[in-house]
Amino acid sequence: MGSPVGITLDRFIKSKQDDFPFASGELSQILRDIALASKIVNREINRAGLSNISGAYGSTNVQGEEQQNLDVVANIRFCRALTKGGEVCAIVSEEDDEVIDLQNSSGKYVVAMDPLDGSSNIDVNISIGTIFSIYRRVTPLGSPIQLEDVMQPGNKQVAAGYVLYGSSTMLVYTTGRGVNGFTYEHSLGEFFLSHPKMKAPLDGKIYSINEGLDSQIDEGLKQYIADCKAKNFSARYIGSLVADFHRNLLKGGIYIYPSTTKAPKGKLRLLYEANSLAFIAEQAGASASDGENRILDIIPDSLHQRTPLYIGSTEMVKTAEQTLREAK
Ligand code: AHM
Ligand code: MG
Repeated sequence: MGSPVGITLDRFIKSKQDDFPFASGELSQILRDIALASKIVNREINRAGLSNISGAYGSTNVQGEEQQNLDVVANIRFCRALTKGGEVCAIVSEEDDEVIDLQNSSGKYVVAMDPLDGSSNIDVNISIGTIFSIYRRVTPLGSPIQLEDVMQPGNKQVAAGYVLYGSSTMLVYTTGRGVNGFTYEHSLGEFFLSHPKMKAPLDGKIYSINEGLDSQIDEGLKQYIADCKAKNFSARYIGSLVADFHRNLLKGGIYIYPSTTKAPKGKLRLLYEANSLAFIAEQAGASASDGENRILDIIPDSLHQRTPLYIGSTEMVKTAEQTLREAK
């Protein structure tokens, strides 16, 4: 069946359930739960400047109530939706040091997420995002959650997606059969299919990197950036991974968060930033690498591990890898 533009997210998810004849609908329910939480978070973000929810976590407002940062609010909203849904047994969140064990012995799925990414942009009204990955647990149902359930390589993801709270709010996801994007219609409170079967341009002319890191990056990357400049590519860097990634996915480009002298493994987290976007990238015909290896093949060794990230148009990622190799 085709995917008519304008179909609601709910209907779309339902129609796609037939792609998985033996599926029980639990994965679909998780996607719906995430969509619901994202609507609530979207509402909180839109009123952030008006209400007491921006500002430092732990401070109190004039009524003496405790204020919470939006990233904390988002974490609570997503965790609550995933807990109530009943399909998830464990959550890994950027906001929580430890695995959140939901003590749900019938939950088949694990969710890794960054509930609100782009922290430096939250309080200044610039695009931010939610990123998520969904895995099937590997230990038997009914037994306690183990680390192997939550630390699976990205190539084991069953679904991944992001929500971009930008000039419009979008939810983009994949279940391994292509990528589809939905735009939120505020007045109706629904996501509608607006970007069916998203495909990234194979090559591009945008490079996105924090050039303030220049003195800390290696020679190969300096060379690659110089090459981008020599080709008159455009530099575009919002400093909000989801927004930078989304733009480059649509227009063609590369996003880089490199290894630096201060942070040899880069800044971004493997489990709920790099893997999720890498799965989407590959499903849209783009690529994701740590500079040498495919992101999705990295075997995680810790929950919040970081990785350098080169993600975007396949030709650009290839060229970047090659330039790094040649400079070694
Ligand atoms: P966060 O998880 O603390 O929000 O950090 C991740 C963000 C990304 O969204 C963004 O691309 C990057 O950090 C920007 O980092 P920098 O300010 O070092 O360029
Ligand atoms: Mg983050």
